[in-house]
Amino acid sequence: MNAPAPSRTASRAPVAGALDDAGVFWIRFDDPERKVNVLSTEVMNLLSDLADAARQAAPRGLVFVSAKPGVFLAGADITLFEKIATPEEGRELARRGQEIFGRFASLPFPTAAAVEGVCLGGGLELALTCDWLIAASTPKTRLGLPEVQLGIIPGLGGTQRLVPRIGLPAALDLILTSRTVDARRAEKMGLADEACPLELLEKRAQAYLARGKRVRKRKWRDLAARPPLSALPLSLARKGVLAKTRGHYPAPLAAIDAVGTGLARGLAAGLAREAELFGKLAVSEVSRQLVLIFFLKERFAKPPEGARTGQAFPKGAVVGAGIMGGGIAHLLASHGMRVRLKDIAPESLGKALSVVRDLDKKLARGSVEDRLRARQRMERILPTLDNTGFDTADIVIEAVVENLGLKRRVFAELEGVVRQDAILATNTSSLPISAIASEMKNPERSVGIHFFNPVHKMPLVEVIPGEKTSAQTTRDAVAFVLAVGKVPVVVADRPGFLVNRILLPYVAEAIRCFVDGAPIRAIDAALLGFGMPMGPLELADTVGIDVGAKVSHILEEAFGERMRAPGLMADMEQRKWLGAKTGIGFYTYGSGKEKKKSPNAALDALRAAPVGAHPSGPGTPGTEEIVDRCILTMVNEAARCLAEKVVATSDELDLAMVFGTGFAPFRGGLWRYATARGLPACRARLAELATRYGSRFAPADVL
Ligand code: 3H9
Repeated sequence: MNAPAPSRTASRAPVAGALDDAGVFWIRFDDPERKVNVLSTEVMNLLSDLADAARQAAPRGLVFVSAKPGVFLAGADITLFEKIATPEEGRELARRGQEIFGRFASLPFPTAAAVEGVCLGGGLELALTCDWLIAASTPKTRLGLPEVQLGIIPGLGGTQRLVPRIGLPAALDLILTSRTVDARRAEKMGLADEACPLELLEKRAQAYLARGKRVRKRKWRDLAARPPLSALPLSLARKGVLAKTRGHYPAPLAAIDAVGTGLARGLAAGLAREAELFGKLAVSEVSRQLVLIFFLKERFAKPPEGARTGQAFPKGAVVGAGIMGGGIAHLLASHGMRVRLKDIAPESLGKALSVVRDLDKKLARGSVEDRLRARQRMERILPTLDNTGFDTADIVIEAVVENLGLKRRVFAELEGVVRQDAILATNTSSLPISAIASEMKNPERSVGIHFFNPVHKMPLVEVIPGEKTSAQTTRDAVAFVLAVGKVPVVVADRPGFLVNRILLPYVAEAIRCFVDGAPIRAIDAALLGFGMPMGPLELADTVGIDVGAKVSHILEEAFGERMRAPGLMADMEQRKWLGAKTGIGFYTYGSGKEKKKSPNAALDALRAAPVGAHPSGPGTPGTEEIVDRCILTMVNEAARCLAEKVVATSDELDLAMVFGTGFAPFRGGLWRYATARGLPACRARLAELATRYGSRFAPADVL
C-alpha cells in the first residue's frame, strides 16, 4: 500500500488514498466527524496531496469512492461561505479548488468516480473531472448541481465540464433548476456511463478503467453548444430565468454567463469567469440569506429527542377522501406507508383514487421505474367504507369537512377502534384542536397536523398541540411529518394557527387595494416584484373566494375588525365568482390546457358601484403603496404571533413563511425582512398607513 500520509491519523482522515495490488489507486472519502462527506479546507488540502501522490504512483487507473453509505460527496463545505469576506477571497477559493481538480483531470491514466449516495455540487464537479462515472442505483443516489439554490454557481468547473458530458440544453436545465437525478436517469442522459447495483459498483468502475482514457465521440448535439449556434439556447435560458426570477436571483444568470464564456473562449477562460462570478455571488446578500434558509431548514429537520423514529409509522389511515385526504394518502404511500383511506361515500373514494392516479401521471417522468413506483404506491392505498384495518394503524389523520360537530364525532369514534398508542391527528385548517378532542377519553394522543394544499407541492406542515396533547404526541407528530418528507413547525392552537392568520389579512389587503382603484394586474405584479411566488389576487382565486371569506370570518370573530373580509368578497360569492374552481374570480380562466387567464373586467363595475358599498381609500395606490400595505400587514400580524407565542421563535416563523407561502426566500423570511428594514421603520410606516386607511394598520404593541 502506497497510501500517502494524511494530516490526521490514517484511520481518521476524511479522505485517504492507497494503491492496491492490482495497480489501482483508490481515493476513499469517509469523514468520521461528519454525517456527510464535504469538501472542507482539510479535504481540499488532502486532495491536493493525493493528486500528486497518485501521479507519482503511476497506477493503471484511479477510482474515487466513498465508504459512507448514502453519501458520496455533498459538495463544498457550505459553512465556509460565511467566512468569505470579499469577492476576491471567493474567487481565490474557487481558483485553488479548480487548480486541484484540474490536476486530477489531467492525470495521464484513466480515472473513474464510483458514486453511491448524494453527489452534489463540488462532489459532482469532482466526478466530472474523471474519465468515467459509474453510479449505484440505490435510493439515496442523487446527482446534481444545486448551487444556484444557495445563491452561488458551481465554482469548481461544473459550468464548464457538464456541457461536453450531457449537451448544452440538459446542462443548463440541471444547473438552472438545481434538479437532482437518480442513477438511471443519470445514465440515460449521459451523465453516468453506467447505473449498476451497489454490489457491482467498485468492480464496474475498475472495468471502465480498462477502457483507458475517455475518447469523446462527436455527437449532433455538440453543434448546439458551438458558437454562434449556442447563442440561441443561452439567450432563451436567460429570458426564461428573467421571467421566472424577475431579476431577484443573480446566480442563474451568472451561471449562463460562465457556461457561455467557456463555450466561446475555451476551458481556461470559462474557469476564470466561473471563479470570478462565484466570488461575487458568495458575498452577495441574496446568497447569505439563501444559505441561512438552508441551515434553518437543516436545523429543524431533526426529530426531537425522545420521539419515535421515522420507521415507527409503517401504517396509516386517512378519514375523508376529499382533495386533502386523497393528497395525504398519496404522500404517505409515496413514503412507503400502507394507508387505509376511508370515506362514507363510495363515489368520493373512487374520485380520490383517480386524483391519486392523476397525480402519479403528473409527477412521473414516464420511465419504467416511475411507473413501477406509481403502481406500488397505488397498491399501498386501500380504500374502505368502514374502519377495517384501523386497528393496526400507527397514525390516523382526519380530513373530513370543516365541521366541528362532525370532527368531534369522528375523533370519539376512532378512539374506540385504533390501537392504544396510535396518534389521532386532525388536518383542520380553522378549528381548535382542543375543541375537536374535547369528547375523547384520551385527548393526550390528539394533535393537529395541518397540511397545505396541494399536499404534494407544499413543503410546510403545521403541528398543533391542543390543550391536552402530551409532549410525547407532539414530538412523535413532528417525527412523522419529517418521515413523510415535509418541514414541520410547531404552532399554538390559536385561530388560523400561524400561516393562515398572517396570510389572510395580506390577501384581504390586496383586495382592498383593488377596491381603492388599483388594477388587478398591477397588484399582482407589485407583489411578484417584491418576490412572492404568486400574486395575492391570483392566490385568492386559487384558494377560493368562499374559502377565504369563511376563514376571514373565523379570524374576525377571534381577533376583531382588522381581520374583516372586504365587502367585495361577499359580492363575488353571491355571483359565484369563486376563483379558479368556477372559472371566474379576480381573473377569468380559459378552459383549454393552458388555462390562460385574464383580469375579470366585470369586477371594475362592482368596485365603482353601488356608491358607498365599498369604502374607497384616498386615491389609487401605486406599487410601493401596494407592497407596503400588503407586506406590512403581514409583518404586523407576525409581530403579534411572536408576542403571543403562536410560534416559539422568529426563525421558525421565517421557516413557516418561506415553506408555507413561498415568501421571498432571498429576503430570508418575513421577520428577517422586517428586521432588515428596521422594526422602528416598519412601525412608523404602519402608523402612517393607519392614519390614511384606518386602525387595521395600528402597529402591534411589540413593534
Ligand atoms: C458547492 O459545492 C459549491 C462549489 O461548487 C464551489 C465551491 C468553491 N456543507 O440533514 P442530514 C450538513 S455548494 C456543510 O441528516 P440528509 C447538514 O447541515 C454545496 N454541511 O442529511 C447537517 O448538519 P447538522 C452544494 C453540510 O440525509 C448534516 O450535514 N451542495 C453540507 O437529510 C446532514 O445531515 C449542497 O447544496 C455541506 N455541503 O441530507 C448539498 N451538506 O447535522 C447540501 C450537508 O449539523 N446538503 N451538511 O445539522 C444537502 O442537501 C443535504 O444535507 C444532503 C443530506 C442531501 C446532502
